[in-house]
Amino acid sequence: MNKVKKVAAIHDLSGCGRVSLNAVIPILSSMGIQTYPLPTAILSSHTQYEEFSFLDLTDQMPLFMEHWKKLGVEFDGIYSGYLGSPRQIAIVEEFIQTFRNPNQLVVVDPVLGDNGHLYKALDNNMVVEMRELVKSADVITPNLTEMCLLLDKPYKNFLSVEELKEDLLRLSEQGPEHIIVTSIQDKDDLKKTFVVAYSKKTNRFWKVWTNYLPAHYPGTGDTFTSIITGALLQGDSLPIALDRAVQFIQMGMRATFGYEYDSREGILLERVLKSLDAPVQINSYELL
Ligand code: PXL
Repeated sequence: MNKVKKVAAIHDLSGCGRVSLNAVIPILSSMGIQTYPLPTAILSSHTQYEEFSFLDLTDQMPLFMEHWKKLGVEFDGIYSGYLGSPRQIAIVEEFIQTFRNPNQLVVVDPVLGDNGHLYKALDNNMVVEMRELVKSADVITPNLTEMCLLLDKPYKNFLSVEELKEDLLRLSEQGPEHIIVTSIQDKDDLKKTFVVAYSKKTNRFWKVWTNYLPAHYPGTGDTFTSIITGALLQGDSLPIALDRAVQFIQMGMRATFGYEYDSREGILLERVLKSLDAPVQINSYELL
Protein backbone atom coordinates (compact mmCIF):
# COMPACT_ATOMS: atom_id res chain seq x y z
CA MET A 1 0.00 0.00 0.00
CA ASN A 2 1.30 3.48 -0.81
CA LYS A 3 2.13 5.53 2.32
CA VAL A 4 0.99 8.59 0.40
CA LYS A 5 -1.48 8.18 -2.47
CA LYS A 6 0.06 8.43 -5.94
CA VAL A 7 -1.49 9.94 -9.04
CA ALA A 8 -0.05 9.65 -12.55
CA ALA A 9 -0.79 13.06 -14.08
CA ILE A 10 -0.75 13.06 -17.89
CA HIS A 11 -0.67 16.73 -18.90
CA ASP A 12 1.63 19.25 -20.54
CA LEU A 13 3.96 21.60 -18.65
CA SER A 14 3.47 25.25 -19.61
CA GLY A 15 5.93 27.70 -18.08
CA CYS A 16 3.76 30.79 -18.12
CA GLY A 17 0.19 30.65 -16.84
CA ARG A 18 -1.18 28.34 -14.18
CA VAL A 19 -2.50 25.52 -16.36
CA SER A 20 -1.98 21.76 -16.61
CA LEU A 21 0.92 20.40 -14.48
CA ASN A 22 1.53 23.90 -13.10
CA ALA A 23 -1.89 23.66 -11.44
CA VAL A 24 -2.18 19.89 -10.94
CA ILE A 25 1.03 19.38 -8.94
CA PRO A 26 0.58 22.13 -6.31
CA ILE A 27 -3.07 21.23 -5.79
CA LEU A 28 -2.55 17.50 -5.36
CA SER A 29 0.52 18.12 -3.12
CA SER A 30 -1.53 20.48 -0.96
CA MET A 31 -4.12 17.74 -0.62
CA GLY A 32 -1.48 15.27 0.56
CA ILE A 33 -1.21 13.34 -2.70
CA GLN A 34 1.98 12.57 -4.63
CA THR A 35 2.09 13.33 -8.35
CA TYR A 36 3.95 11.33 -10.97
CA PRO A 37 3.98 13.77 -13.89
CA LEU A 38 3.90 12.23 -17.37
CA PRO A 39 4.52 15.36 -19.44
CA THR A 40 2.99 15.33 -22.93
CA ALA A 41 4.76 18.50 -24.10
CA ILE A 42 6.75 21.42 -22.73
CA LEU A 43 5.67 24.92 -23.68
CA SER A 44 7.01 28.33 -22.70
CA SER A 45 3.40 29.34 -22.01
CA HIS A 46 -0.08 27.96 -22.59
CA THR A 47 -1.53 28.36 -26.06
CA GLN A 48 -3.71 31.38 -25.30
CA TYR A 49 -0.63 33.59 -25.63
CA GLU A 50 0.10 34.73 -29.17
CA GLU A 51 3.52 33.09 -29.27
CA PHE A 52 5.02 30.19 -27.38
CA SER A 53 7.74 27.58 -27.75
CA PHE A 54 6.58 23.96 -27.97
CA LEU A 55 8.45 20.70 -27.46
CA ASP A 56 6.39 17.60 -28.21
CA LEU A 57 7.13 14.68 -25.86
CA THR A 58 4.92 12.01 -27.42
CA ASP A 59 7.92 9.75 -28.13
CA GLN A 60 9.02 10.00 -24.49
CA MET A 61 5.67 8.91 -23.07
CA PRO A 62 6.08 5.13 -23.70
CA LEU A 63 9.57 5.34 -22.14
CA PHE A 64 8.15 6.83 -18.93
CA MET A 65 5.55 4.07 -18.89
CA GLU A 66 8.16 1.32 -19.41
CA HIS A 67 10.33 2.66 -16.61
CA TRP A 68 7.45 2.98 -14.13
CA LYS A 69 6.29 -0.53 -15.02
CA LYS A 70 9.78 -1.88 -14.34
CA LEU A 71 9.82 -0.07 -10.99
CA GLY A 72 6.50 -1.71 -10.10
CA VAL A 73 4.81 1.61 -9.30
CA GLU A 74 1.15 1.26 -8.28
CA PHE A 75 -1.07 4.26 -8.80
CA ASP A 76 -4.09 5.17 -6.68
CA GLY A 77 -5.18 7.51 -9.45
CA ILE A 78 -4.58 8.25 -13.11
CA TYR A 79 -5.57 11.70 -14.32
CA SER A 80 -5.30 12.97 -17.90
CA GLY A 81 -5.98 16.47 -19.22
CA TYR A 82 -5.12 18.43 -22.37
CA LEU A 83 -3.79 16.02 -25.05
CA GLY A 84 -2.34 17.14 -28.35
CA SER A 85 -2.97 14.31 -30.83
CA PRO A 86 -4.90 11.06 -31.39
CA ARG A 87 -1.61 9.21 -30.80
CA GLN A 88 -1.31 10.74 -27.34
CA ILE A 89 -4.88 9.61 -26.59
CA ALA A 90 -3.93 6.06 -27.68
CA ILE A 91 -0.91 6.17 -25.33
CA VAL A 92 -3.14 7.26 -22.44
CA GLU A 93 -5.47 4.31 -23.19
CA GLU A 94 -2.50 1.97 -23.08
CA PHE A 95 -1.29 3.60 -19.87
CA ILE A 96 -4.68 2.96 -18.23
CA GLN A 97 -4.72 -0.69 -19.41
CA THR A 98 -1.19 -1.23 -18.13
CA PHE A 99 -1.59 0.35 -14.68
CA ARG A 100 -5.30 -0.37 -14.01
CA ASN A 101 -6.15 -1.87 -10.63
CA PRO A 102 -9.54 -2.34 -8.95
CA ASN A 103 -9.13 0.25 -6.17
CA GLN A 104 -8.09 3.02 -8.46
CA LEU A 105 -9.63 6.26 -9.66
CA VAL A 106 -9.22 7.06 -13.36
CA VAL A 107 -10.11 10.67 -14.16
CA VAL A 108 -10.29 11.91 -17.74
CA ASP A 109 -10.83 15.60 -18.39
CA PRO A 110 -11.79 15.49 -22.08
CA VAL A 111 -10.26 18.87 -22.98
CA LEU A 112 -11.56 19.69 -26.46
CA GLY A 113 -13.09 23.17 -26.51
CA ASP A 114 -15.18 25.88 -24.89
CA ASN A 115 -18.02 28.29 -25.71
CA GLY A 116 -19.33 26.01 -28.44
CA HIS A 117 -16.01 25.72 -30.30
CA LEU A 118 -13.15 23.26 -30.56
CA TYR A 119 -9.79 24.66 -29.39
CA LYS A 120 -7.82 25.89 -32.37
CA ALA A 121 -5.07 23.28 -32.20
CA LEU A 122 -7.58 20.36 -32.18
CA ASP A 123 -9.71 18.77 -34.88
CA ASN A 124 -12.55 16.27 -35.25
CA ASN A 125 -10.20 13.25 -35.08
CA MET A 126 -9.49 14.26 -31.49
CA VAL A 127 -13.20 14.26 -30.71
CA VAL A 128 -13.62 10.77 -32.18
CA GLU A 129 -10.68 9.41 -30.14
CA MET A 130 -11.77 11.19 -26.97
CA ARG A 131 -15.16 9.44 -27.21
CA GLU A 132 -13.22 6.18 -26.86
CA LEU A 133 -10.94 7.35 -24.03
CA VAL A 134 -13.83 8.44 -21.78
CA LYS A 135 -15.09 4.82 -21.79
CA SER A 136 -12.03 3.83 -19.69
CA ALA A 137 -12.61 6.51 -17.04
CA ASP A 138 -14.32 6.41 -13.64
CA VAL A 139 -14.81 10.17 -13.61
CA ILE A 140 -15.11 12.60 -16.52
CA THR A 141 -15.32 16.39 -16.27
CA PRO A 142 -16.38 17.87 -19.64
CA ASN A 143 -17.63 21.44 -19.86
CA LEU A 144 -20.91 21.98 -21.72
CA THR A 145 -19.16 22.30 -25.10
CA GLU A 146 -17.20 19.09 -24.54
CA MET A 147 -20.32 17.25 -23.39
CA CYS A 148 -22.03 18.15 -26.68
CA LEU A 149 -18.96 17.06 -28.67
CA LEU A 150 -18.79 13.74 -26.81
CA LEU A 151 -22.48 13.10 -27.48
CA ASP A 152 -22.25 14.36 -31.07
CA LYS A 153 -25.06 16.85 -30.55
CA PRO A 154 -25.21 20.51 -31.58
CA TYR A 155 -24.05 23.00 -28.94
CA LYS A 156 -26.73 25.01 -27.13
CA ASN A 157 -26.11 27.67 -24.47
CA PHE A 158 -29.07 26.71 -22.34
CA LEU A 159 -30.42 23.26 -21.61
CA SER A 160 -33.49 22.26 -19.64
CA VAL A 161 -33.03 20.11 -16.52
CA GLU A 162 -34.64 17.17 -18.34
CA GLU A 163 -32.27 17.47 -21.27
CA LEU A 164 -29.24 17.77 -18.97
CA LYS A 165 -30.26 14.67 -17.03
CA GLU A 166 -30.72 12.72 -20.23
CA ASP A 167 -27.27 13.80 -21.47
CA LEU A 168 -25.60 12.88 -18.16
CA LEU A 169 -27.23 9.44 -18.30
CA ARG A 170 -26.12 8.90 -21.91
CA LEU A 171 -22.53 9.72 -20.93
CA SER A 172 -22.67 7.42 -17.92
CA GLU A 173 -23.88 4.56 -20.14
CA GLN A 174 -20.49 4.77 -21.85
CA GLY A 175 -18.78 3.64 -18.64
CA PRO A 176 -17.83 6.35 -16.13
CA GLU A 177 -19.25 6.13 -12.60
CA HIS A 178 -19.29 9.92 -12.09
CA ILE A 179 -20.11 12.47 -14.80
CA ILE A 180 -19.45 16.13 -13.99
CA VAL A 181 -20.40 18.85 -16.47
CA THR A 182 -19.11 22.39 -15.85
CA SER A 183 -19.70 25.90 -17.22
CA ILE A 184 -23.47 25.77 -17.64
CA GLN A 185 -25.23 29.13 -17.75
CA ASP A 186 -28.53 29.79 -16.05
CA LYS A 187 -31.07 31.07 -18.57
CA ASP A 188 -33.00 32.97 -15.87
CA ASP A 189 -30.02 34.57 -14.15
CA LEU A 190 -27.04 35.33 -16.38
CA LYS A 191 -24.97 36.26 -13.30
CA LYS A 192 -24.90 32.60 -12.32
CA THR A 193 -23.33 29.49 -13.77
CA PHE A 194 -23.54 25.98 -12.43
CA VAL A 195 -22.02 22.54 -12.43
CA VAL A 196 -24.11 19.35 -12.64
CA ALA A 197 -23.12 15.80 -11.84
CA TYR A 198 -24.48 12.29 -11.92
CA SER A 199 -23.41 9.34 -9.85
CA LYS A 200 -24.35 5.93 -11.25
CA LYS A 201 -24.21 3.90 -8.01
CA THR A 202 -26.55 6.19 -6.11
CA ASN A 203 -28.51 7.17 -9.25
CA ARG A 204 -28.45 10.79 -8.05
CA PHE A 205 -28.05 14.07 -9.89
CA TRP A 206 -26.36 17.04 -8.21
CA LYS A 207 -26.09 20.73 -8.91
CA VAL A 208 -23.78 23.42 -7.48
CA TRP A 209 -24.16 27.13 -8.23
CA THR A 210 -21.42 29.63 -8.71
CA ASN A 211 -21.45 33.41 -9.20
CA TYR A 212 -20.31 34.50 -12.64
CA LEU A 213 -17.47 37.04 -12.89
CA PRO A 214 -16.77 38.73 -16.24
CA ALA A 215 -13.21 37.42 -16.49
CA HIS A 216 -11.54 34.47 -18.16
CA TYR A 217 -8.66 32.78 -16.36
CA PRO A 218 -6.97 29.91 -18.23
CA GLY A 219 -6.43 26.78 -16.17
CA THR A 220 -9.56 26.92 -14.02
CA GLY A 221 -10.72 23.66 -15.62
CA ASP A 222 -7.45 21.96 -14.61
CA THR A 223 -7.73 23.41 -11.11
CA PHE A 224 -11.33 22.20 -10.83
CA THR A 225 -10.59 18.63 -11.93
CA SER A 226 -7.43 18.44 -9.78
CA ILE A 227 -9.51 19.23 -6.69
CA ILE A 228 -12.18 16.70 -7.69
CA THR A 229 -9.42 14.08 -8.08
CA GLY A 230 -7.81 14.96 -4.74
CA ALA A 231 -11.12 15.10 -2.87
CA LEU A 232 -12.39 11.74 -4.19
CA LEU A 233 -9.02 10.15 -3.34
CA GLN A 234 -9.32 11.60 0.18
CA GLY A 235 -12.64 9.79 0.48
CA ASP A 236 -15.09 12.66 -0.08
CA SER A 237 -18.51 11.98 -1.56
CA LEU A 238 -19.18 13.34 -5.04
CA PRO A 239 -21.29 16.34 -3.89
CA ILE A 240 -18.69 17.36 -1.28
CA ALA A 241 -15.93 17.08 -3.89
CA LEU A 242 -18.03 19.33 -6.15
CA ASP A 243 -18.55 21.86 -3.37
CA ARG A 244 -14.84 21.98 -2.58
CA ALA A 245 -13.85 22.46 -6.22
CA VAL A 246 -16.48 25.12 -6.93
CA GLN A 247 -15.71 27.04 -3.71
CA PHE A 248 -11.98 26.96 -4.38
CA ILE A 249 -12.39 28.32 -7.92
CA GLN A 250 -14.71 31.07 -6.66
CA MET A 251 -12.25 32.03 -3.96
CA GLY A 252 -9.34 32.01 -6.42
CA MET A 253 -11.23 34.14 -8.93
CA ARG A 254 -12.30 36.63 -6.26
CA ALA A 255 -8.73 36.84 -4.90
CA THR A 256 -7.59 37.71 -8.43
CA PHE A 257 -10.39 39.82 -9.88
CA GLY A 258 -9.80 42.90 -7.71
CA TYR A 259 -6.34 43.51 -9.19
CA GLU A 260 -5.31 45.08 -12.46
CA TYR A 261 -3.68 41.95 -13.75
CA ASP A 262 -2.86 39.97 -16.89
CA SER A 263 -5.59 37.34 -16.66
CA ARG A 264 -3.66 35.00 -18.99
CA GLU A 265 -1.54 34.09 -15.92
CA GLY A 266 -4.57 32.38 -14.39
CA ILE A 267 -5.98 32.74 -10.87
CA LEU A 268 -3.60 33.65 -8.04
CA LEU A 269 -3.45 30.01 -6.96
CA GLU A 270 -0.73 30.52 -4.35
CA ARG A 271 -2.92 32.99 -2.43
CA VAL A 272 -5.66 30.42 -1.86
CA LEU A 273 -3.91 27.06 -1.93
CA LYS A 274 -3.82 26.74 1.88
CA SER A 275 -7.62 26.79 1.99
CA LEU A 276 -7.59 23.24 0.62
CA ASP A 277 -6.66 22.12 4.14
CA ALA A 278 -9.79 23.65 5.63
CA PRO A 279 -13.10 21.81 5.94
CA VAL A 280 -15.79 22.70 3.39
CA GLN A 281 -17.14 26.14 4.34
CA ILE A 282 -20.71 26.05 3.07
CA ASN A 283 -22.53 23.05 1.70
CA SER A 284 -24.13 24.52 -1.36
CA TYR A 285 -24.92 21.40 -3.34
CA GLU A 286 -28.51 20.56 -4.25
CA LEU A 287 -30.18 17.46 -5.60
CA LEU A 288 -31.23 18.05 -9.19
O1 PXL B 1 -6.33 23.20 -19.87
C1 PXL B 1 -5.73 24.38 -20.14
C2 PXL B 1 -4.54 24.24 -21.05
C3 PXL B 1 -3.61 23.23 -20.87
N1 PXL B 1 -2.54 23.11 -21.67
C4 PXL B 1 -2.32 23.97 -22.67
C5 PXL B 1 -3.21 25.01 -22.90
C6 PXL B 1 -4.35 25.16 -22.08
C7 PXL B 1 -5.29 26.23 -22.28
O2 PXL B 1 -5.16 27.06 -23.10
O3 PXL B 1 -2.98 25.86 -23.90
C8 PXL B 1 -1.09 23.81 -23.53
